Parts: sequence; C-alpha cells; structure tokens
Amino acid sequence: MTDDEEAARLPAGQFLTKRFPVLTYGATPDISTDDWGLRIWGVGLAEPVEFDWREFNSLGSHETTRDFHCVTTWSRFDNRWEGIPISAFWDVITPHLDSTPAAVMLHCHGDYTTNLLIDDFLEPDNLFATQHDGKPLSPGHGGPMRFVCHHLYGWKSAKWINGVELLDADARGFWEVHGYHIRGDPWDEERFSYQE
Ligand SMILES: Nc1nc2c(c(=O)[nH]1)N[C@H]1C(S)=C(S)[C@@H](COP(=O)(O)O)O[C@H]1N2
Ligand SMILES: [Mo]
Repeated sequence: MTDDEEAARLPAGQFLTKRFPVLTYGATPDISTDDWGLRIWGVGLAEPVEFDWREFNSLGSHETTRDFHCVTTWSRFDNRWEGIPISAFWDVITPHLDSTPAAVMLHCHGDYTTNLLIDDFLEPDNLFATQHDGKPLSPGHGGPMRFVCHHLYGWKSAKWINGVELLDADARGFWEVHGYHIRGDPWDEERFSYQE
C-alpha cells in the first residue's frame, strides 16, 4: 500500500494501527453458545421473534473484508469478517412486520446499547460476525457473536448482541446519550453530539 492509498482509506483525524485494540465499556461477558439467544421486538412486531445459536447460524453466511474506524482515532484496515448476513436475518423478520421501523436499538449483554437508522442497519455488507481474520471471535472482540457495521464508527458494531429493538423514531443508545454523535459517519467526522 502506498502512502497515497493509505491516506485515501483513512478518514480525517484517524491513524492506522496493525493491532486490534479491544474497546469495551465495562466487563467482558462470558457467553456459551448453549446460552446464546437473540430477541427481536418493538414497533410493527405483534410478537417477539427469537433465535437460538443453531437457528441463527443456519440463516446464511457472508464473508467480507473491510476497514474499521474507532472514534477514539484508531483505524484497522482489512478486517476479514465472517458470519450471518444482515439480509438473511431481515428476510426472516419482514414477514412478521406490519410497518417498517425508522431505526433500531441494538442491545447487548452488560446493558450496552447503540442505535442505527434502519438504512444504516440494513446496509448490505453488514453482518452478525462469528469470525475475525479466520478465527472464532474472541470474547474481548464480542465473541461468540457481534454485529458489524463498517461504514459507521466502531461503537455502532455492538459486541455480545442479544437484542434488536425496532423503533418508530431514532433514539440514543449508551454512547449517544454520553455525548457521541447520533449517527457516527467517520467520513463526515460525526464524532460528537454537538456536531449534529
Ligand atoms: N457491547 C459492547 N459493544 C461494543 C463496545 C462496548 O463497550 N460494549 N464498544 C464499542 C466500541 S467503542 C468499539 S470501537 C468497538 C471495538 O471493537 P473491538 O473491541 O473488537 O476492537 O466495539 C463497540 N462495541
Ligand atoms: Mo470505539
């Protein structure tokens, strides 16, 4: 990679690291795949939809290699993620919906939350990842399952995800309440709420 290529891939205010830092607020939960579950509820859904580990992993598979940008200014290039594609997940949910949500709130073990507009959530390359760079996702990086949204800052990529709440209006998650931008596009440097 030339310096020009590197610069073109780095959003303003970011530096490149080859490491893969762990950025977690609070403790790392220990979740066995036997205990794993994902629950979807909220606006437009008469009944919650629930998946166990086996059901969820059988929905489909997706592999993609993308750059990752944390708002604390580190970026890591060429992360290879493997997991369940957002489209396969949404194909299961849509027949149950009687209205389209405006946004989602992702819920995690340990009470972390983060919000995304529906179009950001459904971006076709998004996935629920179980593997990173060819290895099962470590507990520190969100194992056994995390959501990954490449085009927004890393805090939107919810680790240890266990719930998707469908919302009729955008609302603020954990960091968004504590001063981060409600959307978080690194290419527009949407870091803080005062920039909204
Ligand atoms: N549940 C949960 N998800 C989370 C976080 C967290 O503290 N808890 N941190 C976020 C932040 S700020 C970033 S940058 C990425 C970091 O992912 P990594 O620790 O795998 O590098 O996870 C995001 N997802
Ligand atoms: Mo972050």
